[in-house]
Amino acid sequence: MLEGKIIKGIGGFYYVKTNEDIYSCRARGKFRNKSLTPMVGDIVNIDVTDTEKLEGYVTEILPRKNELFRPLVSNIDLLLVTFAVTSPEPSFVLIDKLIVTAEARKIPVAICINKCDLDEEKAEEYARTYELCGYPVVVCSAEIGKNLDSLRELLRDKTTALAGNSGVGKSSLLNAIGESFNLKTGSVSDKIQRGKHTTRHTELFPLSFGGYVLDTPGFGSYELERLSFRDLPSLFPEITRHEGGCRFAGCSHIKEPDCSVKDALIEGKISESRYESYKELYEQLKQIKEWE
Ligand SMILES: Nc1nc2c(ncn2[C@@H]2O[C@H](COP(=O)(O)OP(=O)(O)OP(=O)(O)O)[C@@H](O)[C@H]2O)c(=O)[nH]1
Ligand SMILES: [Mg+2]
Ligand SMILES: [Zn+2]
Repeated sequence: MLEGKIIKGIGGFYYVKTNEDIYSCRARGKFRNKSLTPMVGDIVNIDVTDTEKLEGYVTEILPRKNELFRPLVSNIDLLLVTFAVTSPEPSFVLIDKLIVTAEARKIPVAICINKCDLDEEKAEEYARTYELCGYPVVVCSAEIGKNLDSLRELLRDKTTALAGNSGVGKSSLLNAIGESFNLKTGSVSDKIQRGKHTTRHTELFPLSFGGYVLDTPGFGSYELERLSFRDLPSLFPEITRHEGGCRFAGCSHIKEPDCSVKDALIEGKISESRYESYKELYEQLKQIKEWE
């Protein structure tokens, strides 16, 4: 029996990386009965059936630290929320939804702002927005090779999922950090015209300096998982930090008077764009609640 990590799953085969090799494995039937299916990121035990062809069976899935559903992956140490300064234009509600999802699952978040070669000023402005939340931010460019060392530092020794819209440059960034992944990339106009992602499946790539990165197909739309609107303030770290002085317990920080979150907003300690996302997500979640 060997222990390894599932780095890819295609057509009923799981590719399990052990210390030395990568085994292609099928899952034992009992997983299906227990409605437990192996996923990328899982630490598993395997029974090797062929030591030359490197084949075997997944016999056990070790307890998962966490799970993400879009992309489908487990045991993530960092969600690197990636967007481009422009081309495509960032959608901050979408970005903040992703961050909220990670916060709800207690997955650490960092922000990667790519294509800074296209607009330095905007890149710095967006960086400040997320620095105010307390998230680590890397402003970089796959195209001109800017700040790739900071990106490498962020990824070192962790299993990191890159998440973000199609075309923001996730695959380009992974190629640019010099790991010769040779991931396919595609032009933004192609993606829009054909409505197709260049990256088609989810795969974890081992990094030479330690850790794994997950390249995933970008996603254009994203549904917020079913959270209670009451939990939303706790999923915005900068709101949590500033809500101590609100007059009302359970303040929504939207319509109530004497709200220390709104004071912080006026003082520029919370960014307008994040607050706008907060309000929009709050309304969305409140509606879901009312249907139930
Ligand atoms: N100007 C500029 N263009 C970039 C940069 N990074 C990537 N691109 C371009 O943006 C386009 C999309 O890059 P991809 O790496 O395929 O994007 P992706 O996020 O992997 O997209 P999906 O796989 O569809 O989710 C390509 O044409 C890249 O050449 C950058 O830093 N600056
Ligand atoms: Mg890609
Ligand atoms: Zn308040």
